[in-house]
Amino acid sequence: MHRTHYVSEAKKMVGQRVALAGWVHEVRDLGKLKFVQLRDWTGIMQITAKAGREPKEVLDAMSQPKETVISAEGLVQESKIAEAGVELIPSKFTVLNSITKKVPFEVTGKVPADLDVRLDFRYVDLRTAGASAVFKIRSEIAQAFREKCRMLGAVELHPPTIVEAATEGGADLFRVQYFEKEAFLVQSPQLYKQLAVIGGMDKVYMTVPVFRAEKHNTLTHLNEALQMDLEMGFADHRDAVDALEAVVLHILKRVAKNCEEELKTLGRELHAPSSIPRHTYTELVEKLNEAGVAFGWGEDFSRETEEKLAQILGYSTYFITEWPTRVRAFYSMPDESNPEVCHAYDLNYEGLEISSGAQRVHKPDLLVRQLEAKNLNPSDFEFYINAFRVGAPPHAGWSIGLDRMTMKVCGLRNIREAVLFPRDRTRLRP
Ligand code: AMO
Repeated sequence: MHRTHYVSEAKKMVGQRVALAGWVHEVRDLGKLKFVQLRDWTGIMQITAKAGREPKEVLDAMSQPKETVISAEGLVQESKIAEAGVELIPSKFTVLNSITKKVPFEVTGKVPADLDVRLDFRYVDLRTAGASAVFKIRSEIAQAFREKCRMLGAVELHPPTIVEAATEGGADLFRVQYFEKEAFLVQSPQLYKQLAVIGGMDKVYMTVPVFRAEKHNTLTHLNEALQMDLEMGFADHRDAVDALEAVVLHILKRVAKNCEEELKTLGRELHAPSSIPRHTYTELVEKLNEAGVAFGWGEDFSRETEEKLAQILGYSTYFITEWPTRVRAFYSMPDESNPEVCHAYDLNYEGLEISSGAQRVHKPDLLVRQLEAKNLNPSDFEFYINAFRVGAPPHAGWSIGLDRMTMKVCGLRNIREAVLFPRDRTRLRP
């Protein structure tokens, strides 16, 4: 190993010897005094060497360009000038790898880089405090999702990503040549999580990539996204919304507790409410109309109407339940007494839809009618419909978009910042 400790640990070890490894963050050469800021992913440690005190070869080795990969051994001591209040007095300074190409932008963040350049050189961008904070928070969100699903008694499954049929409607599919047949990259694990519940796996969850060939270029859409899904047997829409609320609140609490430093780096204050208000779609349309906004029943909310709603309600995190059947996916269960409305729901978090779901249609005849109503061909879904003929319990579920949730939790403007190597219409490399 090149190190005995991370920088964050070494900072608490005044009077002890440590070996650190990382990158040259900053260098200052005052002739007889040399400073190198060594950065690892936990922080920055100043290495201070004085001519006459430290060996000459150590001082010589310390003259390196920024981003050189180094290790240093020495004594941690208190310092009045170092920002962290401690510094490392080096007895050994080793270059592990030199710089042989110009680093495309400043990792210190002193000169802001364009997002496109940052994404082209993501491996450099990840060394910035901001990007590294985003991915630590993203990891916490994904872990907290799994943790809460397990607490709810759910089992993690791994559905396929190459499929024969659309799940979210016929458009926006990526085609792949699958031997002699045409196949598609999956738009969501929808059908498969339902089949698992029909199979008697009463509560299941999964974290899966989904692929959508949407051509538009927005700040909140990608062509490859990561979904965190739950599906519950013998459950209705209310049960599923309760579970969604519990999972999202758990995630927010976990991030607030475990990512204090990262949130600070991003200048974010995270509010984890104790509950999330619920409004029916119809109620929100009425509120908009009362406020003089022309909005017809059956339309989907636009960014402008969502902003207006946030103004009217006084908050921008809420559930929208009981949607018009015609704007929701075919598997959403219509209300028995008013089939114009279905038991589907969305969660808007800080003004953005981060999750959606529904109680599912579990009656095969109704399923066929719903497919036809959406101009989908029931014969393409035969394997799915047949499953409903051999004992399908009522069930419900939802999906949280990990990328969107990370974006909002981190207070980012563009979803691409929340994704390691985002895939959009033009970005396929690296
Ligand atoms: P939906 O299509 O609404 O529902 O997707 C669920 C959540 O996934 C995220 N998401 C996306 N994020 C980034 N870019 C995209 N192109 C994108 N598409 C979706 C969003 C969204 O809220 N099968 C249903 C869910 C269910 O009913 O269980 C579904 O996929 O955060």
